[in-house]
This record gives sequence, C-alpha cells and structure tokens, in this order.
Amino acid sequence: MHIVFLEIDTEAEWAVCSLGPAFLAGVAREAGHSAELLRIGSDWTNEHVVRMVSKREPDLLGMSLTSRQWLRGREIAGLLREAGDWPMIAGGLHATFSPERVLEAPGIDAVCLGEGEAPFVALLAHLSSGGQIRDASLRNIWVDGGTHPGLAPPIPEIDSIPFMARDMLDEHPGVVHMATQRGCPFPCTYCAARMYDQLYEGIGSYGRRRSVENVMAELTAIANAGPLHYVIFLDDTFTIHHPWVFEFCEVFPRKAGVGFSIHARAETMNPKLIDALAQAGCKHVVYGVESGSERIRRDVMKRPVSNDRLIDVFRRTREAGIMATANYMLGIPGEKPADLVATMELHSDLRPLDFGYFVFYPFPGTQLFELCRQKGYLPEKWEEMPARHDRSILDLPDLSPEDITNAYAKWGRIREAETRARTVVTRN
Ligand code: B12
Ligand code: SF4
Repeated sequence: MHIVFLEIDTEAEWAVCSLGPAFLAGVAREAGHSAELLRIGSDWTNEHVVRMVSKREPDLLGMSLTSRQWLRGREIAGLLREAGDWPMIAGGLHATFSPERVLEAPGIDAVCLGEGEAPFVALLAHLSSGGQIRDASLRNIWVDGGTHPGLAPPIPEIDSIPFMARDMLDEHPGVVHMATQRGCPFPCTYCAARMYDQLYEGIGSYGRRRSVENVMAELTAIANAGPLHYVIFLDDTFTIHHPWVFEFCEVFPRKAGVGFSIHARAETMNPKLIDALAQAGCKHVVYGVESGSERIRRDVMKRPVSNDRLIDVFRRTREAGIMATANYMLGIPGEKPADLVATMELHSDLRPLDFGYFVFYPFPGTQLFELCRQKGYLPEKWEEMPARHDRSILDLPDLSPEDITNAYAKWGRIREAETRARTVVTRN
C-alpha cells in the first residue's frame, strides 16, 4: 500500500513536521508498505492541493492533527473527498481528544485514538487484504458510523519501535529532531500532552522512555548517513528521571559530540544537573514559565513553583553558559490585569535570552477546557474559531479582549526593545 501523510501548515511552516507520521512511516515501511509526506503549504490553492495529492496515487491518506491544524485539515479533507475517493485516517492529539467532531468531517473515514504504531499497521494489513477502511474492527481505530473501538495498551517496550522515518520531517541538513520519551508525569491543567496518561488510565502506562543506548544508536545511524551538527530534543520534559539524564550526559559527548537543546520544567533542574548538561554540550533550554503570578500557576495551572526558584534556575542556566528561553501564556482563566503585569515583571527578573508568548487556547480534553466549558467562558461557536497565538477565543470575566490584545502588543514591544538592546551590545 502507498500511504501519503499530509502535513497541514497553518499560518507558517514550522522548521519540523509532525513527529507522529514519521513514527508511523517507520512501522509502515517495516511492514512492507511505502509512505511519503506531502507538506501542504499555507499558501497552496485548492487546485494545487488536489493536483499534488492525485499525482502521488495514494492508497491511503493520513493526517496528523493538532487543534491548530484542525480547521484547515477539515477543509482539505472535504476538498479531497470531492476530488477523489481516497480513504483517509486522522490521528494525533486533536483527533484523539475530539474524535466525534473529527469523524463528522466529510472526507475523514476513521480516527486513530492515542498511540498509533500498532493500530496503524493492523489497519494497513486489513486494507491490504481487501478490507475497506469503514469495515475495520480494530482497537484504537474509530471508523465513521462505528462505535468507540476500545484501546490497546501502549507498546510497553518503546525501544522496539523503529526509528522515525527522517525524510518525513523535512529537516534542515545536519539539524535533527529527536524524541526520547512518551508521556509526562506532571499534572498541568492546560496541557494536552498530559491527557494521554489519562486516556490510558487502567489500560497501561503511557509514560515511557527509550534507553540511552537506543537513542545513541539512532544518532549514530544519522551521523553515519550524513552530517550531524546539532540535535533538538523535542521531549516535553527532557530532565525527568535524573539517572537517565546523567547517563545520557556521560555518553552523548563521547558518541555524538555536538550541541543540543532541550525542553525542561524548572523544578526538575538542580545545579549538578545543569552543569552536567552544559558539559555534555547543551546550548539551549526552553522553560515553560507560563505566568508570573504564583497564584495563577499554583491554583489554576497546577504548577506550584515559586518565582524565586524560577529566577534561581534561570540564573544558574545562564551561568553555566546555556541559553535559556522562557515561554509565557496570557489570557489564562482566572487571570486579572495585574497578573498580566506580574508575568512581564517576572520576565525582567528571569532575563532569558529569548522568549515566546502565546494567548491561552483551551485544548479539548484538558482540565482547563472543562473549566472553561462549565463556567461558560467558551463561546457557542468556539469550534469554528481558529486557535491563534495573538487572540483569545474565550469570554473571560476578569480580562477583556482589549486587555489581552494590549498585553500581546506590549510583549511585542518588549521583544523589539530587547532585540535593539542586544544589537547595540553586539555592535559595541
Ligand atoms: C514536538 C512537538 C512539536 C513540534 C512537532 C509537532 C508535532 N505535532 O509533532 C513543533 C515544534 C513543530 C510543534 C509546534 C507546535 N506545537 Co507542539 N508539540 C510537540 C510535542 C512536545 C511532542 C510531540 C511528539 O513528540 N510527538 C511524538 C509522537 C509519537 O506522538 P504524537 O504526535 O501524539 O503521535 C502519535 C499518535 O498521536 C498517533 N498519530 C499522530 N498522528 C497521526 C496520524 C495518523 C494518520 C495516525 C493513524 C495516527 C497518528 O500516532 C503517533 C505515534 O504513536 C507535543 C507534546 C506531546 N507530548 O504530544 C506538543 C504539542 C503537540 N504541541 C502543541 C502546540 C500547541 C504546538 C504549537 C501551536 C506551538 C505553540 N506555541 O503553541 C505549534 C503548532 C504545530 C502545528 N503544526 O500545529 C500542543 C498541541 C495541543 C493540541 N491539542 O493541539 C502539544 C500537545 C503541547 C501541549 N503541551 O499541549 N510542536
Ligand atoms: S510539564 Fe509540560 S508536558 Fe508536562 S504536563 Fe506540564 S505542560 Fe504538559
């Protein structure tokens, strides 16, 4: 079978495509099928989309969906159904946590719930032996018109999963993206990734990490096949399970010897770990700070870390020679205008080298999504409103749309001022 995975670009193209299809292409190829990626550019016309899909003569289309990709993904699925009769399956976070809505979309015949490797290969076997997608009766695969299929436990031994099919990621040569773990043990109420653990409650454990040996085997294979200049670890929280991280820091510089970046939660860092990471070649840590208000972090987001601890971790990261990025959110339920200011104040104490700022969006399945629904913050037509970084879809009692727009604009001015200041320092 020939599978074409569609990567739906929204307002801009990310430097890397969705990792899910790269894992699935790995298992599909191992099972004797062929798979390729079609990246649907944000500026493609409908005619161009249809032309590019037909040219590839797919037996099956696969679409990975985050909430951000959903509205355009739905449009493209409908368009392709009118143009051809290609069966299509959708998977990923959004499909897993809004399956009924996704299945209502014309052009989407089935949804894959949760971890995709085993169910996808089972579906390919079903189709290869003459079955139709809508007749499939397989765990995790919910077909249009069918009932909830039940879930198989996640693959216990994740080292047994083939390496990602790297051609599916559209990476820049030498800069590679890696995933060493699945699941996250923290309880953040706004986080969609967290929901996988709940999905599998009573079925199996979603939280697993590859062995350092297996990760290094993948990096060695990459280095043997072409250039390897830098590794971006895309794990949610690279620094959980310290023995693993220390083992990695010991092996990585000897076997790979290049720079790398990670995502970390500040509470998981300590001076010894920061030093070990720096010595191993870590150049960049992205921290989720989210809010400068301890109240919002503790009571709304379930991130009870103090501002002092955050300031200390940023300072130590800086002193170790590692660039720190801080990510912030604004427009969180429960926030008041003073909390928006508190985040900016904390930012000036943290002094990160870079930062990101995003307006809160309630991802289906999360606790904060439920809270927004119960409290009436979600407008009636919320599903038709795009998930954007600069605008809230919520009707919040304590923040007006202007409060959020103004704060977003102010973050833009902070960025400009910091960029200007850095340019002056560099010139001098
Ligand atoms: C790496 C990553 C990225 C990468 C790659 C994107 C990607 N989708 O893989 C980049 C940097 C591009 C990125 C960007 C963004 N991301 Co991001 N990202 C992640 C992260 C940390 C890891 C993803 C990962 O490792 N996947 C590994 C694979 C194995 O898991 P998976 O994607 O779930 O895929 C499995 C199954 O879902 C299924 N499956 C997936 N696709 C398909 C398709 C088919 C056909 C089938 C059958 C099955 C299937 O099989 C896969 C293998 O088991 C997740 C957090 C997380 N843990 O999921 C956030 C996450 C996906 N990102 C998120 C967000 C919000 C964003 C951004 C909007 C950033 C932002 N600033 O807000 C952008 C938007 C990206 C986009 N295109 O829409 C949210 C999405 C929430 C949601 N409900 O939509 C998450 C969950 C973070 C969070 N904590 O809430 N991200
Ligand atoms: S630490 Fe990050 S990945 Fe883990 S639950 Fe919180 S936001 Fe999600």
